[in-house]
Amino acid sequence: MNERKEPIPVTVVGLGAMGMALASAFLAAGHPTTVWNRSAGKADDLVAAGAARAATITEALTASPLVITCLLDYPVLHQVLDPSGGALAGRTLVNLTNGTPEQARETATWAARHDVGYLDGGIMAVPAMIGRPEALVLYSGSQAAFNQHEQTLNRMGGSRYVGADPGSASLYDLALLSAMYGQFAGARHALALVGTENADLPEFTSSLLIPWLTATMIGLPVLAQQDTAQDSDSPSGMQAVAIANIVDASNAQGVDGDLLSHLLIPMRDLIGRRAAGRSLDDLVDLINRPEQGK
Ligand code: FVH
Repeated sequence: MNERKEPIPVTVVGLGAMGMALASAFLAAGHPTTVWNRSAGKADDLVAAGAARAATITEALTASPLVITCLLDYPVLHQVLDPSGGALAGRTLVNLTNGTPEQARETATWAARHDVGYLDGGIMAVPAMIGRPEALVLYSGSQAAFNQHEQTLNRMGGSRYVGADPGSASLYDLALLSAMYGQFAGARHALALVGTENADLPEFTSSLLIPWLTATMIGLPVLAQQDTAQDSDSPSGMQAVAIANIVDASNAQGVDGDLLSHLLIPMRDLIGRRAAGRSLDDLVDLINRPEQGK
């Protein structure tokens, strides 16, 4: 017989933009939800919707078998948790605070010392996406903790376990964010360029920029192969000329080139040793006149 499980109690520590969304998703799914935040007033709306406000962090940590933390950074996380670490013994801590793999590993070691099941996570979503199918959360660390709480974690969005090393989720998170920031930097530069000619930016974005970026995704598997021989349709010499033209046109239109570093640094690698030790300005010259750098 299929037994329906009661939603388990969950505690959310940290009610910034993201923590609020996480707590709301647990509440909406019927989980008894306890919340704690340094600025206690931020919990008012959640309390009105049925959450319990913990008066102290220790009360918050002992209220539920599953504790979710979503704070500004790891120093804040430890500032908040360390004095009450013993209260977490026997529970599962899922830390969704953004940080480095090393910070995640150190926190896993801290958790093990306190007999806490630990999962580190990376949220690949903005607050408005939480609780919706398009939200994805990456987890790494204790496989047992993930298996035990996967259904509850799914209340926040899709869940992907990426390995037992507690640092893996953070590594994947930062890698994906770096791809996003590179893409956004390129898109911002594109908008600045066409903006110099008073183009209709929303129209440019919907009719050209989005379809173009979507079409370029076809090139990503080739990058993942790391096989330059497969790049013969777009050889590096041709790309160097195109990038040099972007730099020249940007200068001519009066658009700051700083956001182009995501193009120029990989190009420095493409043109290899000739560029070693050079500044980005030198590099633009080098792209324009590659023979000079030999
Ligand atoms: N918001 C987003 O789009 C991204 C999406 C991907 C994941 N990130 C990460 O989530 C963490 C929290 O982000 P957030 O958006 O909730 O951030 P804030 O709204 O700035 O809230 C910060 C919370 O941290 C608390 N806090 C800050 N300093 C202290 C401190 N010294 N002691 C105790 N708590 C502190 C703050 O409390 P308060 O200011 O309301 O009292 C908030 O609860 C983050 O790692 C993102 O990278 C979000």
